[in-house]
Amino acid sequence: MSTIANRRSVMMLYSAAECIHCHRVRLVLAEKDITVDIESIDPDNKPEDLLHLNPYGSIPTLIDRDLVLYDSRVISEYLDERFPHPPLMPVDPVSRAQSRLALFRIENDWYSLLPDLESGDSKRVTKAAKNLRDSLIAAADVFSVKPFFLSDEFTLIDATLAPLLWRLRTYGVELPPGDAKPVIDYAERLFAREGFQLSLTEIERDMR
Ligand SMILES: N[C@@H](CCC(=O)N[C@@H](CS)C(=O)NCC(=O)O)C(=O)O
Repeated sequence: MSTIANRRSVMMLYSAAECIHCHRVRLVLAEKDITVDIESIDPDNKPEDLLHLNPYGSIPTLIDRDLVLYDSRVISEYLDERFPHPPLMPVDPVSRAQSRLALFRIENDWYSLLPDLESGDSKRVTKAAKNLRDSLIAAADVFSVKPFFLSDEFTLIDATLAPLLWRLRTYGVELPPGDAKPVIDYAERLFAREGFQLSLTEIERDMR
C-alpha cells in the first residue's frame, strides 16, 4: 500500500475539472458536507502517484487512509456508508435493490453514450445526442412523480443524473420545453441545491 495512502488523515480525491464521473463524486461529497482534499489533475498527464495506486489510472480515485477506491459508483456507495448522514440510499432491501437497478440503467442506457458524446466526431455526437434526447423525453413522466428521482429526498440516483443533465447543452442536447418539462423542472431543482453549486468546478460552472 502506498505511503501516500498511509500518511494522510483527510481523504483525498483525484479529480479532473471537466470529468462527469468526478463530478458525480464531488456532488456526493458536497451533499454530505464531507471534508476532502481535491487533487485536480490533468487526465492527459496523470501523476505517478495515481498510476501506482490505481491499476486503471482512472479518475475519480479516492484515498481514505489505507483504502484506495475507484469507479464513481463504488466510491459513492462507500461514502454513503462511511458518512451515513444524510443517507443517500433507502433503508429497506427492496428499495435499495430498486435504487441499484435504476443506477445500473442510467449507466447502461445514458452514461454509455458518453464516449460518443465526448468523441468530438460530429456524426457520433449527433447520433448519441438524439438518442439521449429521445430517451429522456420518453422517460419524462418518471421525473414528475416525486421531487427527486422516485424519492422525496435527494439520493445517489440524483447525484448520478445531475452531472449528466448539467452537461446536456455541451453535448448538443436541447430538451423541448413541452414534452420534456418534467425533466427540465427536475434538473432545475437539482441545480438550485447548495450541494450542487458547491460541487461545481469553474469550468463546469461555465458549461451553462
Ligand atoms: N466507470 C468509471 C469511469 C471513469 C472514467 O472513465 N474516467 C475517465 C476520466 S473522465 C478516465 O479516467 N479515463 C481513463 C483515462 O483517461 O486513462 C467511473 O465511474 O469512475
